[in-house]
Amino acid sequence: TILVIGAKGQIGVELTQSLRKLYGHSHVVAADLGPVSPGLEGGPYVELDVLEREELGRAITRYDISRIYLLAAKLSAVAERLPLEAWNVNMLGLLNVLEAAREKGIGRVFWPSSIAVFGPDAPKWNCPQNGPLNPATVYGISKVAGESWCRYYWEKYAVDVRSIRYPGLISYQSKPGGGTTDYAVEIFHEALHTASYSCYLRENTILPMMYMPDAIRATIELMAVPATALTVRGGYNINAMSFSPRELALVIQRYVPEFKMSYRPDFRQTIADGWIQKPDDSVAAADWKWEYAYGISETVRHMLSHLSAGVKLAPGRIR
Ligand code: VAH
Repeated sequence: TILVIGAKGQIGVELTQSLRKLYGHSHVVAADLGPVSPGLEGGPYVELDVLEREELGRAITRYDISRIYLLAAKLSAVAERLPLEAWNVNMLGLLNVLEAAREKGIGRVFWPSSIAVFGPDAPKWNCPQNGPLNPATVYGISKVAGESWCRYYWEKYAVDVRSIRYPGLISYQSKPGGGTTDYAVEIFHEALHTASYSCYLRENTILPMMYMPDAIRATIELMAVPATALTVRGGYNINAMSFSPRELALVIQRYVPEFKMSYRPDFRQTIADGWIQKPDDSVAAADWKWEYAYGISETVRHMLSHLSAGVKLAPGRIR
């Protein structure tokens, strides 16, 4: 049975649903703090605080868990506001899962890293898999440390833990969790409901982005290949698209001509300025045949068509 910890989050909801379609609803246990949420009612749910080691051990035994996806974390913007809490959740959560995997012989573990592992000294465009890891954010520091822990548990205890450096993720089925790229989700809701959006990043801030279906497929594909295929035990760079708020607004205006964008940069601009603009994912392509499917036009069309039930759009341009 599979355990998805942090199943209520932006990735967790869609990952849980995809895993349930693939392996059967009763074989995927969703876990998070508090009661189950609407998107997760299709299968078993358990309240779980990943910081409580005994609780985690009991859930693994009770459900006979053989694979764990750990998605619980504090994202970049929240982490800058609450550094010690973010470090605690992001690191002790991971260590509890790695220790449980070692003690109980869990078959495979997935843990999300981020392009946030790269800092201001990394090459902005086509940043290599082995680019310099000098993060300038609490979140990035926790992701670099997490990648090192994953490598350590693989080399020392043969815990088969695998990781992906996700770009900013765009999705419509769940709310983003306090990241710096959340504008790329909020903008769609605002475009459809108020036809205007005040963006907290400057118009020319280019960041790496990915549509959630691509991110979910990457996760499932990475977890499916034999361990011998993998040459990376930190996080794999994966790439899909890179764009600025201005470029995204222009594509949205093809469907919502009256959409107006304004800009009021806040503390998240500093976070974004320290990140790369495009990762090079040739190692993921070589090791497990990664390639993206959704570019910016397809992503915008898909997002607006799913979110626009009952809302007027430019005629004939979307359905
Ligand atoms: C964040 N959405 O902004 C996450 C992600 C690359 C961005 O790590 O923190």
